Amino acid sequence: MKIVLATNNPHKIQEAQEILQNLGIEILTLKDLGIEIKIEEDQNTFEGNARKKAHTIFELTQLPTIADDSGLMVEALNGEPGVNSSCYAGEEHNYEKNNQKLLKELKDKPKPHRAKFVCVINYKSKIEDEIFVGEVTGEIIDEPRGTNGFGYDPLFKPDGYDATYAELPSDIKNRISHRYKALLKFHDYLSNKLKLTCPH
Ligand code: ITT
Repeated sequence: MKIVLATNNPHKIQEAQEILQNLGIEILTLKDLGIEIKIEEDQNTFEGNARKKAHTIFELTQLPTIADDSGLMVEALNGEPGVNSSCYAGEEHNYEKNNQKLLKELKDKPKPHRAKFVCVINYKSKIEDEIFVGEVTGEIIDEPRGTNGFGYDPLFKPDGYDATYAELPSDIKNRISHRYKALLKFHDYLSNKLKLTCPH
């Protein structure tokens, strides 16, 4: 089965490809379809932004589409950076500047710095419009560790591991991550539907 992934983030594409390949679902990227688009993420929830991205691309392609809106929520910062995770450092944001800003905001806050990664997937097809959520809890550490992954990975140590997401090999991150959990729910949903429509 082929599903469009409505994202411009190459790291998300790579992770989703790895996760969904193992689950028997093939991804079509916007690049594969010759689509160049920047969708404004102006909603104040992950769900709202995921829906906006998936619906926009579904309207364009009429193909079953998923979109991922995700981010980091830090307890001591009242859930920030949250939906603003990608542009936390402002106009000139990039992954490094976002990480620096996060460390600065947490500098005087009591430890441990509890946090969670959230991934919300919207699946939109002609007749379906479903939401799947994956979360992973952990801690923000004091300085970046590791070079794998992207975004806040070097600062996030998932519960149960001594390594950050960025220190874990990608095949391990992709078996425990917030994105994996949301995509697994999506996969299970599709599998159940296929069983219902094709009992043999
Ligand atoms: P698209 O909207 O095109 O999908 P994006 O990067 O703008 O790409 P989001 O708006 O969902 O995606 O923002 C997600 C941000 O949250 C991302 O830029 C990272 O800063 C952070 N993030 C999400 N998942 C992450 C992960 O697995 N590891 C590290 N950081 C992550």
